Amino acid sequence: MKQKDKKRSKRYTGRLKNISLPDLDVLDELPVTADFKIARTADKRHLSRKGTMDLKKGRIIEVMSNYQCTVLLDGENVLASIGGRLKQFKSQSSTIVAVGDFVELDITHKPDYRIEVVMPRKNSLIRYSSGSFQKEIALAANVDQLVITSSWRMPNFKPGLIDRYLILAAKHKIRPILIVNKIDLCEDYDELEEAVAYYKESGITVILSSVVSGEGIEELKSELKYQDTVFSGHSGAGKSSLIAGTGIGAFDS
Ligand SMILES: Nc1nc2c(ncn2[C@@H]2O[C@H](COP(=O)(O)OP(=O)(O)OP(=O)(O)O)[C@@H](O)[C@H]2O)c(=O)[nH]1
Ligand SMILES: [Mg+2]
Repeated sequence: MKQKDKKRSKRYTGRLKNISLPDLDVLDELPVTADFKIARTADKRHLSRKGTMDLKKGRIIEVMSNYQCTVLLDGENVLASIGGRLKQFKSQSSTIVAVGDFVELDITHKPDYRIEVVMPRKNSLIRYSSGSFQKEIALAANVDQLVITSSWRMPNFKPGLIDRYLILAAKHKIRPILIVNKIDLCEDYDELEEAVAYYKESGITVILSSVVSGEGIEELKSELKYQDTVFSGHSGAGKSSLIAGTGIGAFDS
């Protein structure tokens, strides 16, 4: 018999030997692990922030970094930091909170507010970071509609970019609204109408606007009422000017 096989046959005899069971009453005196843990946590609760939290609901208005954001709390904008425990859970996303997120703030150490809970999102607009480890970057959360802002001139009307935003809106089940701004720079209205006919036929709300002449601003205003809206589009198309023109708060991505 080989040395290896001898060892194996010694170890596995097939019978239990020299086993003695203690008196079962002894087990009653040992603390059950779970109960023991709960008691220990209760003991230390006064030392941890978690045990003394006073949570209040708010909404993210602006994200400055992964450490700080502005939160709308009881109709007032306050600065808040992001709780350390939340940072442990970020995995596929490189952002912890996004504009529009509903959160719970710990207000115990007011005005040192801390975001402790991020509520589940109805939807979110996401883009991916560049590089080999592509991570999600949440641009906005809990959005009702996406205003795709284009301009007729300066910069020129670009259907390709509009279509990309339309796909994004469809993917996230967000209502799209197409704006063609700067129509005061338009010389041929037939050309303009022809360019947007396809979108109108597809059932998309199209607004032709000009911040200069004021055309389309009232129509846009009525579309923005009671809706959480994100403005997207080419740089210089007039997003900021339109938001200022309507005087209604909106998220400008
Ligand atoms: N002629 C004309 N100019 C406009 C109109 N709306 C905006 N502008 C001008 O276009 C320029 C860009 O407008 P913004 O509102 O800053 O554009 P934006 O989309 O916010 O640009 P980014 O912040 O870079 O993305 C500004 O000089 C505005 O004054 C318009 O209806 N007609
Ligand atoms: Mg702008």
